[in-house]
Amino acid sequence: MCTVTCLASINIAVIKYWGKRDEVLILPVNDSISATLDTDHLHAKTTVMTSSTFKEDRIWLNGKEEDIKNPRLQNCLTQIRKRARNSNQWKVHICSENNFPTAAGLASSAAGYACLVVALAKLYQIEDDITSLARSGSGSACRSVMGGFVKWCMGSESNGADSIAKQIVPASHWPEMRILILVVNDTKKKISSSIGMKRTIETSDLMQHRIKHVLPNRVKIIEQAIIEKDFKTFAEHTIKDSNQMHAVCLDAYPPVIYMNDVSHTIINFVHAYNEAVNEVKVAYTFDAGPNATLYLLEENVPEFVGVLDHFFPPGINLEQYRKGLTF
Ligand code: 2P0
Repeated sequence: MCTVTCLASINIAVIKYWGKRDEVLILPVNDSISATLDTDHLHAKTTVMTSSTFKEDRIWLNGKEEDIKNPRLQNCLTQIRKRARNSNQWKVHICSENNFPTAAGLASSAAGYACLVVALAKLYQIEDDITSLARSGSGSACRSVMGGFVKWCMGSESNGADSIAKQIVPASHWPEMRILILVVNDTKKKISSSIGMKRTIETSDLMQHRIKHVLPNRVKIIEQAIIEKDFKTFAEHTIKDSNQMHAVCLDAYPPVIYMNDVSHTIINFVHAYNEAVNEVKVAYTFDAGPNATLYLLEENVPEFVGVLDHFFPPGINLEQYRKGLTF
């Protein structure tokens, strides 16, 4: 019998992955950039176990057995076994738990698949790049394999060999950075990311503009801003990229809508705050759901949270699920 347990955290994109050029291999239409939170906070914890007595592969997610035949899961397992350096042919049992709402636009699949792949790679002694294995489970999972700021390079090869994630800088490069998650709603989202991005790429005209004329430059600018710790540039492009992702979603037909009135109130609030302090101190970004993620520097957290508490008293407009997070 052999057992491995790993933790992996969610990542929050500042340049959004939105749209696939290959649905089967999960190859994106653009590079994306994110920060991976440290595992003290929101994480998936996965234990994988092999034994000669196991008769079949099985998986439990948050205590409930799920279908091991899920195609993405099968994809991961098959690829991992192909790359295994040891000859372990025993069946595997997988047990994974998230300490945060699953499928509520909080990148649960990213943490989950990253954790699964890291654990299985240890079990099967795979030592070369494993981000492509995580990608085959869920695109954004490849960015959660590493900490700090991470770039998923879209790559150009049709087999996806060069569509891998690389660390831009470790978390220690910008230790003052803080991430605040405001959970507006933690129920399961109505339109999955996969369906939302497919509809966007098939029907949105604006999407072509985003891919061809905006992102190539924005990726370079934000990468440089991260390296130089230039918060203002980082924040402005983070905000603009979130808004553009939701703009192309709205341009899809029928429109794909993830944000709600509370999300829009948070957007207005952050802009009003930045204007009042005459400086860009807070950036917001929204994934495929109504919840806001805020990026800000540690020195600005007490004042900002004080103002936030005043305008969004706990338990009234916003569910009380605020987390001050390092990454
Ligand atoms: C991101 N999202 O970059 C973007 C922003 C959501 C909004 O990556 O189909 O769950 O499994 O590859 O990875 C969510 O997409 O989609 C996502 P699949 P995934 O974080």
